[in-house]
Amino acid sequence: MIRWYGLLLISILMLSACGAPVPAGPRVRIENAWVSPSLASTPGMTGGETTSAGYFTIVNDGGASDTLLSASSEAAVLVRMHETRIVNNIASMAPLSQLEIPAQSRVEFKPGARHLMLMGILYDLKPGVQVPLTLRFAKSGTVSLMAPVQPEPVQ
Ligand SMILES: [Cu+2]
Repeated sequence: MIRWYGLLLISILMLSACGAPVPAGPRVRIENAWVSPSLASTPGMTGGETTSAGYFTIVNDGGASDTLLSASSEAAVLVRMHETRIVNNIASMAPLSQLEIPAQSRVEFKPGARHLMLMGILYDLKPGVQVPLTLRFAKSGTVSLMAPVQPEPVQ
């Protein structure tokens, strides 16, 4: 009898540890966020505004998709989602109006691919500086995080 109870208890503990049910809705979190270095743009300067890029992985381990609608940062005047495409050996950036994050998926923003474009940098982004980022999702609402400035990896 005691042994049976023990087994039951272990089963319950294992269920709660490993078999946590997948929520019906989306459940998003951000991993490995970082921002490329940049100097602050000169106020009033036109045409050559300083930019930086934000990279991270969006993890959705929920049971439904979500949609990334927009992003913002206190370190930049404007933040847009971009996708770098290479056509005939020429890289160009296309704006992404929104991005679906499927259920049970990982969506990466990385150099040479999807990225956040930070435009009109408001203070010097040197390695080690923490950059506040806010991502707005259709269902999960606002997700705020701090992303450290890191040098771009040599490609
Ligand atoms: Cu871009």
